Amino acid sequence: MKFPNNFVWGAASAAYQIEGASFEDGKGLSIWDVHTNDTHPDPITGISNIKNNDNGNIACDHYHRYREDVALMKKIGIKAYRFSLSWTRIIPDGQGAVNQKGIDFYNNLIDELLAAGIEPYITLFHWDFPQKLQEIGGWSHPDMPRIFADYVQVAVEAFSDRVKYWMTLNEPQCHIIVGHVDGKCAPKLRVSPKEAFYLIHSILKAHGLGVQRIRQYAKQNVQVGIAPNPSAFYPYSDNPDDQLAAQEKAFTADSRNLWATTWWLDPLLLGHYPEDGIEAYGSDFPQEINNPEDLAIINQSLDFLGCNFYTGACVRADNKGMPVIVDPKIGYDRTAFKWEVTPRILQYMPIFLYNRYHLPILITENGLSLSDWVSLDGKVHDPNRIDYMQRYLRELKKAIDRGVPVLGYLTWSIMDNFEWNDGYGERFGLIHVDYGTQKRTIKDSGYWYNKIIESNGKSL
Ligand code: PNW
Repeated sequence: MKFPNNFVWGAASAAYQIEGASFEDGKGLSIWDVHTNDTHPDPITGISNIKNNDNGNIACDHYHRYREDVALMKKIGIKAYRFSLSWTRIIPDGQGAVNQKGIDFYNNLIDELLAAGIEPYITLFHWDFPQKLQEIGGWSHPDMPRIFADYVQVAVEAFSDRVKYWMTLNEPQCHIIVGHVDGKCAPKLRVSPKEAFYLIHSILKAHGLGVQRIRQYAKQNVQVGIAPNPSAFYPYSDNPDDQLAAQEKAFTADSRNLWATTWWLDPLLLGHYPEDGIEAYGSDFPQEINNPEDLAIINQSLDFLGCNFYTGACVRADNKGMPVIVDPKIGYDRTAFKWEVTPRILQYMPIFLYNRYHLPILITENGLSLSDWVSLDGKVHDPNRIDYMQRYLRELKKAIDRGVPVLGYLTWSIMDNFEWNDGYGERFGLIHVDYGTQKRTIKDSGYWYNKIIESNGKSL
């Protein structure tokens, strides 16, 4: 099994999950700093924000240990590293004055990566929204897309001489729906469906204006994309009826479901909101967001579509060819997080997305949490991570064989890290982190990935 010669093998992370140094060197507060450090139980659920009252204040202390971390990345042999910028490390209040120490940190990280032969891939926003901007209304503030674009410009002016690959947003779906509708993650709002549409529209506009700024201020011929998490589906069998049914399901918004991929990717890549979704929401859909001027801003041409894929639902065609979700297995294979192991999404979702949006696909996240620990022999044995990656990568190869331009695969995550509301309980890394001592140990999967990368996937 061989992958294309220029296939990008890499790994990913996000600022709040690994950096720590939350209150150092002039960094401003983000909504995640506030959310994690608020240990009062939620008045509605009675549950505290983060499992075990963990927080990201120190996390993997990557801010101070990035040199060691890049050396480990080099040892694993990754060719690309996707990380996010902390907006408030660069602009503490979210807008206005720039914090040179924040710029310095990312300059040092980028230089270290390039010296190690690792291509940096920047995500501009991975959920750690500035607290000061939240206090003036967050994404509901009419100027927020422009304020985001101003921040993007600062980052692009500082780093694009060396950084070629840029992504605007990570999983805006999770940030808006879990954070603003379900009230579970920062900023813990519970807005109405109508209000949710204004927020979606605002963050999509921020993406659009951000893309414009990247192209306008970039110092080289950059590649621009986004890293959403499309709801994933795969067909029960390879029979064409099942494949078509799964594809149809992947792009249907005919029930009141904000996770439907077309609410996000149709405006971004086709320039319109989904008709079936508008109908399903009726008067809860604010017609004024459906205007051509805004949609033209949202609908920027992109160079690639990044996608985060973990798990998906199985779809079968019923006897009329209509999609129905089925449970193909009793006692599903599950990760430590209890997410179902569904490798076929990595074959089918790239196919479905390419059929609809015609953009090259970059897998910006894929991986699993396991209950890894350092064994008595000093090693971390994680055979299930190896098996998971092998299964998913074999499926991804089938998408490539079926003609989909897949640019690369970035596994989540380079190292164990702060898993949002689940704190340090979930370990997703190729590198084990002992949070008490900050000792790093490359897991068996990291050494295995090294062999896969060296053989360009041949040993899969
Ligand atoms: C992503 N799900 O979020 C995020 O981009 C990462 O920051 C995060 O650490 C990683 O996946 C692992 O959770 C997701 O419920 C959150 O399927 C939830 C889901 C998937 C991805």
